[in-house]
Amino acid sequence: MPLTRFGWDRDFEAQFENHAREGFAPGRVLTASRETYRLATAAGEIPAELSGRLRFAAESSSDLPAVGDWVAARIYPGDGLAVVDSVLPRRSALVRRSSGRRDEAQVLAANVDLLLVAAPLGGELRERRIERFLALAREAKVRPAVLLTKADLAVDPAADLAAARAVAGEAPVAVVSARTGAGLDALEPLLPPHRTGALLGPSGAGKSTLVNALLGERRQTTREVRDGDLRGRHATTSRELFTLASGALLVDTPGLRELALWDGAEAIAETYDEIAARAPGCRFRDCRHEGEPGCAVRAAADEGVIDPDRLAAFEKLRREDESLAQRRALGPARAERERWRRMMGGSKGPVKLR
Ligand SMILES: Nc1nc2c(ncn2[C@@H]2O[C@H](COP(=O)(O)OP(=O)(O)OP(=O)(O)O)[C@@H](O)[C@H]2O)c(=O)[nH]1
Ligand SMILES: [Mg+2]
Ligand SMILES: [Zn+2]
Repeated sequence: MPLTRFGWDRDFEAQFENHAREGFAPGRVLTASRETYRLATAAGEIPAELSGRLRFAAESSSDLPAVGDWVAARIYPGDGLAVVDSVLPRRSALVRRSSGRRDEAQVLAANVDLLLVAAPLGGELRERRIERFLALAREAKVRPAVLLTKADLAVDPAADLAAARAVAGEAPVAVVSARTGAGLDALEPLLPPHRTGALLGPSGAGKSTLVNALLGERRQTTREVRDGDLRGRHATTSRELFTLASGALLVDTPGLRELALWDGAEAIAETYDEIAARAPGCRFRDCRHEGEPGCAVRAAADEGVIDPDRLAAFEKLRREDESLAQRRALGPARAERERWRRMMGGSKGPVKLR
């Protein structure tokens, strides 16, 4: 299959010249799990591992290949194996703070053109959650769209659509049902052939069912049993890039229970732009809108011009972002102290570094 089918283009090719000269072949990461990968290459799909060089050079896991990455690989056809030597610079990356205890960036998908935020109908629409995913897209400078899924279960789809539009800003909102096929044709103009989309949203939103519908075949496992039997479990367990029948590419992801931004300050302001727009009216230039006198944002919330729920969500996100930024600023200093400690033979002696 030609690589253009997977989104390869002249810019990537130009970036690849040096690698090509060294005998490497380009490949796109279809799946990535614990340092084993599956690549789409000009010679077909092939499993891949990391080279020692790349593993050694990576300073954090976000430097390692992620689904959607283009990589330079050495292909060993006899062994049916490729070895990834380097990752091409990413055009975009959807990054969140990893759900583990450590403050680490996790790349959910790379080289993505469109983030599809899946939000299921049939229950209460979770606008605050949609806002977080929109902020994630904006942080990554990826175009977002909101997909209201399971439309056949909706009680009042027009009201849901209006509520979603109210938080979506410039992002388009589509209403789809993978079960009946309704609304699926609205996706094609959003995601043209050779472009890459990523589906994100809570577990059970119907992401994989949608992927199957767009593939025209049942490739992704979906949750078949009654929801109650699988409460808290994910039907999809790893991220994967698919080539759709339309010629577009789509990354299916496991449902995200939590979504913490990695570096969200700008994206948060953009997502809650009505709040940012009022801030210049506050008496203090560094007003945090947390009860300072002369706060134009609070006044607007009191008058009902700004939705108090959105203001609360904005503040929560900002607090998370600030505390992470603070920890990140301390991180390297701490790492440096650890390095010194190791160099000093592990002694916790009198060496004190500040
Ligand atoms: N009525 C209806 N049910 C749907 C629709 N799409 C998906 N479902 C059902 O919803 C359940 C969850 O669908 P999945 O596609 O597995 O959801 P998911 O978002 O991939 O979930 P995770 O993989 O856990 O993140 C399944 O039982 C589907 O059959 C739809 O459009 N209408
Ligand atoms: Mg799934
Ligand atoms: Zn204020």
